[in-house]
Amino acid sequence: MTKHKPVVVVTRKLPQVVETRMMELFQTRLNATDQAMSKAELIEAVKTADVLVPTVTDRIDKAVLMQAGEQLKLIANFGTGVDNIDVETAVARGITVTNTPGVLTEDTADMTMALIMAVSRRLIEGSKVIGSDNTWQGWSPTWMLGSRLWGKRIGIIGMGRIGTALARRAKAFGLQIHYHNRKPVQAKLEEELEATYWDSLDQMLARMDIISVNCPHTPATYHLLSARRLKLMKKDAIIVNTSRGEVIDENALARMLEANELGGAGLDVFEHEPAVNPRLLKSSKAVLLPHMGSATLEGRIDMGEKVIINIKTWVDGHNPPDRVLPSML
Ligand code: 8YV
Repeated sequence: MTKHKPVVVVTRKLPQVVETRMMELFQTRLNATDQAMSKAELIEAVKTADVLVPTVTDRIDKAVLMQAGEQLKLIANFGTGVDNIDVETAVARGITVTNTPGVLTEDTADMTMALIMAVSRRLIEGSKVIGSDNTWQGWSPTWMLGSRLWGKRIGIIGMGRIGTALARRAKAFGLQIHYHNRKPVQAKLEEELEATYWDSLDQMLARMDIISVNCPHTPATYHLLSARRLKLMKKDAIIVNTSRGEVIDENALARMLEANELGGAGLDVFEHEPAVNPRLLKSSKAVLLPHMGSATLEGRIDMGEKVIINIKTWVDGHNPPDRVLPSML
């Protein structure tokens, strides 16, 4: 452990209060330009930092980790998902990895609900009609019809913190809660949500009006929603994703939207961010957001606070509270 203040390299610009506190506590190197770091810059960082604070835009893969100096002992990810980090290699090299769970749950669940509303009730199409060139011709009984949420079935894939927070919101909107998870949630929670557990994802997909992806991206969930599985969905069903693009076969989804084989999609995340499939860009059935699920000022400050607590606990010689182990993935 380091006796003097550890060198902490932060790869992106963080909220001011977080950066100020980090500067007080550690020998912190900030990124004032907020430009995502290149591979060469990341390698340079891991050669000199005691602690690296990356985000989803930094790929800390084997090639980067193999170049890390002996001094790198902690990767305190600013984010909950750690699919940007090769955790197994990091841990094998004696590097502790932490993340920021819990503090972005409500914001991400809000954004998921917002996407469900936006797709079902055609919010973006409607708001474009009254844009700067206002083309609205007046009200009509059969124009801009969306579909009702109340009474429909939502199937949540991944009933962790965010999935559960979404289920609570969805229930308040009159949706019937269904979910697929590695195992059923506790009976008390299932009862509160009046939720139905589906062991078979295939069977759940075929019966839902709305599908929401809320599981992490791991090797086991890559393209979980494959072309075959997407085809099981009802033709008028919608799908929303605020987790990771890689969980859905984006090409297959885009093709299905184009062919009118799905009701719509609300996507906050993409397989090859920041690139977005051109077919999705053209689809009037897709509502697309640039990875904004946790983008509230409060959320980002709370995430920073978690990062600081993880680093500080490690500096003080304890196990950081949000350690990520390969067995958890
Ligand atoms: C963050 C997220 O914005 O925490 C996560 O896993 O997906 C986002 O909400 C981003 O990952 C920060 O690195």
